[in-house]
Amino acid sequence: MKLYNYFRSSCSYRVRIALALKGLAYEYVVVHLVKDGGEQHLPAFLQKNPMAQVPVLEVDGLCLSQSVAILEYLDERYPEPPLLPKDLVARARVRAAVEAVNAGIQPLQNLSLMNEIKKMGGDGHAFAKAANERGLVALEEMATAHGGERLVGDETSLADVCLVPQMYSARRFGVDLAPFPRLVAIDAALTAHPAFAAAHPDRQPDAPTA
Ligand SMILES: N[C@@H](CCC(=O)N[C@@H](CS)C(=O)NCC(=O)O)C(=O)O
Repeated sequence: MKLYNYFRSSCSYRVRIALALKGLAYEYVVVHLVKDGGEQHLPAFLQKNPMAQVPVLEVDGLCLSQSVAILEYLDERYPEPPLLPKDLVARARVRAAVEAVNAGIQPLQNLSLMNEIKKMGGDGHAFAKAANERGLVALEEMATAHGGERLVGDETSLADVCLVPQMYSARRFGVDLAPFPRLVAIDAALTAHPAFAAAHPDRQPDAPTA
């Protein structure tokens, strides 16, 4: 298995967490998103993902893109431990939280979008910070309504796999996390978990050492 990824990419971080939770070994292939205009735009990588984005996972002779599709593939292919609840309603809630992050927050902080905003004279960083703040308000409400030890209920799920990298991004964008006590508590508990810790950006081979 090969994971094309970048240490700081939150979508890559999601997949690293799932691989670690399932105890799957993989080769770490760096796609530097900034160097020389970004290696995601190189023709060899575009063949793997025409969207010019990480992560890409090569597994079972397949080349999979889109982190949520990868997470669901891994969960079905390697069912232990399960990352989607058996209960229909809980599963829908997990998927709602996943999409809140995947469709409602992360795309609004993407490097390419921030660069476009900058070209138009705007402040991409401020835009991304505001998107994180809005999204975390919704996630905190979800945690209050249906959370427990984890974002949905008490079992670790794909909702948590998406939450932790988003909290990392929110910190990078300078979001004040004080209004989100439930999310902070869930994130702190998960960050101490060995699989989540192993997937942390600072622990990756392409993370700056100084
Ligand atoms: N929906 C995609 C989004 C992937 C994505 O946005 N990846 C970012 C890093 S987290 C990226 O490669 N950005 C490169 C760029 O914006 O040029 C997924 O979940 O995999």
